Amino acid sequence: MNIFAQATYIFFMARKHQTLGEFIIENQSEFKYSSGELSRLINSIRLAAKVVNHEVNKAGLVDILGAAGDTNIQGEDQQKLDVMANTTFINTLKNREIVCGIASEENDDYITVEGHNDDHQNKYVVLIDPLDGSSNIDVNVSVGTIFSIYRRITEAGTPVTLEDFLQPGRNQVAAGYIVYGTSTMLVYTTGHGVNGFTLNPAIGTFYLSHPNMQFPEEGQIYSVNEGNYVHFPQGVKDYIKYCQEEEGNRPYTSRYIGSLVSDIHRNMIKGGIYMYPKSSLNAKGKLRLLYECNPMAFIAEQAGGKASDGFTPILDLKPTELHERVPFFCGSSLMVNKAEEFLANSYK
Ligand code: AHM
Ligand code: MG
Repeated sequence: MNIFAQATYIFFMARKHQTLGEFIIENQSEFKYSSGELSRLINSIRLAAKVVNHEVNKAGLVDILGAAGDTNIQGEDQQKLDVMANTTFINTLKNREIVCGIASEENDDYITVEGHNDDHQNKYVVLIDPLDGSSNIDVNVSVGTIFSIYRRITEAGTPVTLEDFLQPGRNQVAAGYIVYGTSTMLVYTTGHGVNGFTLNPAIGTFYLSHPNMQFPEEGQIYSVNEGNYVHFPQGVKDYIKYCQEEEGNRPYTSRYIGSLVSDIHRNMIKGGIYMYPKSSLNAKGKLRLLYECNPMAFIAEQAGGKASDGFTPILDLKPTELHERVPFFCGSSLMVNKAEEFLANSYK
């Protein structure tokens, strides 16, 4: 495309399609505390996502540009991508006068953000999994960022406490994920449905590409690490066998990327269930309630889907520690209902 054609194309795109920036401003009033802070917070996540996207896209050039631990041409140390993503999101969030605390899957403890005047007036806490599925990077498979936002429950003017982070998922005011895939997408909810935005890398702009995303009520995909089958509880084994039986719309298709964001994203579009059950190896499963399950559960419910630990809705669980793990069943509502039915029956 010559420069003129490119400029015309960009102008056309900009007029025809809504950008994430426009969408955030236009929908700001839907939010009950609408003072613009949450919008600014989501804007800062959008910015960090673009930086991380840029780095993730270069991951395949590691032999050419230098591996983690090397020193680059400017004399800076090359960071591992998950460390880089963590630092990028934390720094971007810290530099806004909105966030009073950040907890990350990458850090043992939460970070207190004092605010510019050290007065602890900021109202929001953010919980983040900066680069989920990062073991997939070496083999060029999609990875993601997951975020979750709450209003603090302790009084402004005092430092944030653990209590502000250990709120039930039901209290989330916003949650979302970024999938760094064949396209980079940012998908989020503020409790008024779920919308997906695709990055046009040529101009660094997210466009609304998937308005009002909905989990189909019923699907035909089941996503689980079947290598762990022998270690699963009987109810999960029974449900997997049910998925494989030939009857009605079954057998279902098995699809497991091993990258939570991508697996959930695909199932939300096509219809399916994602499962990470407990097992005889992991008594509480693998996934983290605060950084992975709660935000995904909020998105799932907002998209008409369902998420539970097999018995209780994820959003109703009361967290007890920052890095708590929980079994996770998430997806099309009728499929999650069926999995729960098998689990309940196995304990009768
Ligand atoms: P991580 O937070 O260490 O990246 O682990 C989370 C990931 C999820 O993205 C994925 O669904 C799951 O772990 C895969 O685990 P497994 O390899 O045990 O199937
Ligand atoms: Mg993770």
